[in-house]
Amino acid sequence: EELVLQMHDDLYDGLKDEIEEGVRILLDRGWTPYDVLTKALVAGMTIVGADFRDGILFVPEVLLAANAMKAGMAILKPLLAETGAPKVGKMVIGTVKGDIHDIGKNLVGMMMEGAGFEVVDIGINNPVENYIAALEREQADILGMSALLTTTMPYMKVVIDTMKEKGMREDYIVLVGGAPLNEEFGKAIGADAYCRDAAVAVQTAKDYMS
Ligand code: B1M
Repeated sequence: EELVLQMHDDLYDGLKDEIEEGVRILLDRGWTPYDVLTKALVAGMTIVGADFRDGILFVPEVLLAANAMKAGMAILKPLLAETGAPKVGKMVIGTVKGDIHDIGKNLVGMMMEGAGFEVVDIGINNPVENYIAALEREQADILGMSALLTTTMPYMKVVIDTMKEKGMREDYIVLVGGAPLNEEFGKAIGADAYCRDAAVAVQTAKDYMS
């Protein structure tokens, strides 16, 4: 679809208003919120990511793209959460210390809410104390951690090891995700599961809660 390609360009150029308009048009055309999210926004961000990696785009441009993406996600959020599913569990989610990437985390939170989970988002750059305090305060079932940098992903192990030291590791399901992670890493640090994307996170959480 032509508009979707246009939206990839608009995201690349950080054009927030155009992205909001594109999202609305696709919804009007009968697209599901999930398809708009994945095919227009996430796919567009993949292109941005590749050119960022290759030194064609720089931080300021990527920030604009991220802001445009968030504006689009804000329109989709209530629609994704509209399922009215009964509450199936509670998740605390946050990006680890040293890491400020939050789009993937926000997406996982949105999809989890849409599937009937209660989600407590503790934001970015979280030291281990934040995770522990939130888990205890919220009486959560699930801990979700996100990391987008190879330099910050090892911090997930710090959190899990601290949970073990405090004798609370077995009280929670620990799910981890983020672009640089993989299955093997998830196992190595003692998480219950690595989640490749938001849909997998929802399915995995449901499986553990049932
Ligand atoms: Co950053 N950045 N960035 N960045 N950035 C990456 C991650 C990078 C891969 C780009 C690249 O070089 N190709 C690279 C990391 C390289 C590495 O570590 N090997 C990188 C770098 C280097 C940096 C800086 C160091 C750049 C600099 O300053 N020189 C800097 C670091 C800042 C910091 O954190 N301390 C930096 C900064 C930024 C911006 C601020 C400009 C911006 C972030 C804005 C924001 O988040 N508010 C940004 C962005 C946007 C990206 C890319 C382009 C896109 C990330 C994204 O939002 N993707 C990214 C390139 C890439 O990933 N290919 C990149 C879309 C999102 C939907 O996908 O986050 O993967 P993702 O989430 C997915 C899954 O991973 C999974 O589900 C999500 C939905 O399907 N998932 C989970 C994620 N978290 C989960 C948690 C779960 C479950 C599943 O818990 C249960």
